[in-house]
Amino acid sequence: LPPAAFRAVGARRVLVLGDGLLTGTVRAEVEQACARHGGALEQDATGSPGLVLALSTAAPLAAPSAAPSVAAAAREVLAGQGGSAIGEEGYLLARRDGVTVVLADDPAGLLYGLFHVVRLGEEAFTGERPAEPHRPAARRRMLDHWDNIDVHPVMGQVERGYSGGSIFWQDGGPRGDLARVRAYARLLAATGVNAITVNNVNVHATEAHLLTDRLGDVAAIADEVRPYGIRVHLSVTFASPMRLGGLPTADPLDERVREWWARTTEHVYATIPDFGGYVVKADSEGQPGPFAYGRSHADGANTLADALAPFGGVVHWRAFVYNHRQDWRDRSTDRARAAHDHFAPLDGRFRDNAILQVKHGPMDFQTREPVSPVIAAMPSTRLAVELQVTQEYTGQQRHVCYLAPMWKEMLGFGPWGRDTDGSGDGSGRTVADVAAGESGDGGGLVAVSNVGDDFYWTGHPLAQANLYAFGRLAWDPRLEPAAVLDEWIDLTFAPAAGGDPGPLRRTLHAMMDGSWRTYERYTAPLGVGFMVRPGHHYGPDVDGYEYTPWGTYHFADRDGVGVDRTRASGTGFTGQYPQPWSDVYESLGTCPDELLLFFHHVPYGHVLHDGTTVIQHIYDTHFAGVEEAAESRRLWERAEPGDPALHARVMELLDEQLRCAEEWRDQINAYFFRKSGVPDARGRHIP
Ligand code: GCW
Repeated sequence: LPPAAFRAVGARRVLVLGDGLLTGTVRAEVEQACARHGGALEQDATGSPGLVLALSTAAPLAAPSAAPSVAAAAREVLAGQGGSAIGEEGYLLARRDGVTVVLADDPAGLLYGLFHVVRLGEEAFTGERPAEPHRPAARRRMLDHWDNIDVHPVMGQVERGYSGGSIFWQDGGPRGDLARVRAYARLLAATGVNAITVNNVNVHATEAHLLTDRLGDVAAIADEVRPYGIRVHLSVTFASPMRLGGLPTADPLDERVREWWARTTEHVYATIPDFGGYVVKADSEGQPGPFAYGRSHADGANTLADALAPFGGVVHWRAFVYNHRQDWRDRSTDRARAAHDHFAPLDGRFRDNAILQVKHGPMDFQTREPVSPVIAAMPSTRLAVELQVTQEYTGQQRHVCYLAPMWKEMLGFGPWGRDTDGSGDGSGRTVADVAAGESGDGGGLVAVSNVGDDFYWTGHPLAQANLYAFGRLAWDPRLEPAAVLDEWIDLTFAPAAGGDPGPLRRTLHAMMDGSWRTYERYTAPLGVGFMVRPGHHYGPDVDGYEYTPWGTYHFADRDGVGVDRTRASGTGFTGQYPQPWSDVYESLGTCPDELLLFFHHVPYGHVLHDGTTVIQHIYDTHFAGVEEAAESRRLWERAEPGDPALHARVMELLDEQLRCAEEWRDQINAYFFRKSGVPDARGRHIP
């Protein structure tokens, strides 16, 4: 948040009422803003402030006679609530008689309310405003960092990180100066995020020790982020009792193992009383897990959950479990099925504080995937939906790819019933509803962070918008991507640019609103996914994964392309969906075009709903996608973001995006032309 974003608040007289650590943060924020912009933090409730930020329990509100003039508006707002609670982390925003009022039941709500006023800017101080309640959709809104302490020989320091090194770890230990961590916490609080995991879910040798002898490093991070309402979580290895505790087994039902987790966790809480909990990737891509002992993932998760329960902690147990050593010759194994096959039968067997963390799609953060059927299949389990802010498969922060439209589509997907027998009960729950739970007590949204020690935080300066949008959508999934982008643009550029922010805003919308679809057009077609270079996953390689053990295939031959996941003739994956989706995806007539090749193997001449053949669609979209990338580049050339260095950085990246998009277009088009022998109907050049 550039300091100028605080102008409207900082230019006013502001009264903050209440106690507590986060109320102190609110005071400090206001003081800092006022020092810069000429306002003042009121010392008591006797003045006439333009902004009041008050805890509903603060004394001047409770005893009207104490300060009738100052807190009158606040009291009225509260009274208007009819006595009902504002709720955890929530706030009421109102404006009457020239006073803007934020009321909250807890200090966290006050902080979120302050950031809301900052977002509104001058608009918060004009006219009258009836009291609007704001509450987070889900209690936990979390970012996972895939950061290692050591630099991993293949993955680097941050696995799938495109923004430099870790903001937490450096030279084999914690960073000496954690100022940036504090700034990160502030930035996250401004978006609504309230939890972070500080190390990779692939837990390597050094990082395993964060749970025990290196716990002090985690505590130091917790101290930095606490004033912004953020709790720290830790990725732990399932094999900890063996690796750290010297036990001969990690069997979750072994008494010694359970005892070890209980004792270790007790020590964690003695050191970090507000510790959030554990994150576990087990039996996945080489990480140890309960399968080695013939135990289920519920057994595994529950052992950790039991250790955490006395302290109010949670375990996020990831559902990303699949066979990554499969035989490509074996057509019956389907990676898309794996999470549902493993976890759906365990519904109802997880403890209350065990949260099953499910990737939003059945595969792996591809540009286009259907929603994971697991999300509909476990009504008696707390589910968190996991998405990827870091752009592993969406341009690796070298391409502009604003992901909020994808997330919004995914979160709004449904409604689907709560039962798993395929009939649906009409309860009308969307993905966002499942994540939120009945009353905010669901698993919430979790995302893999895209932040590193890069000057712009996110490598590509425009990738900041994805971080911002994640936090905002996790708070309120009903927000519109374009409106969220406006907020980000206003907070990031408008104050610094001064003058008329209109032209820059229009340019950024033109570049970003449709950028996910642009990226989709020039990469793997019609939902088939991958076609990326193995290992680092950047750039095209159509057959790169075709004959590998990873289970990520497209099955293109001279006649057609796509994965048959139908019940009739394929892997049966469509059967994991409740109705109507099970039939919608099964049938060629109703399967949406954008997912056609995810669900079906079709001939190149298959006609899409828009009347184009599959092969012509491939050519058309790849030519169009490159055109759109070129247009973005032209627009940015003329843009004036008020910062030449930033302009230059984005320009360089757009050059690379265009180069890479052309590479994608040419490889994909050439590949399918050679396979099919069908020429482009419009006679364009295909190499
Ligand atoms: O997308 C894949 C990545 C791995 C990652 C894994 C996961 C942390 O390629 O790098 O490992 O997903 O989500 O666990």
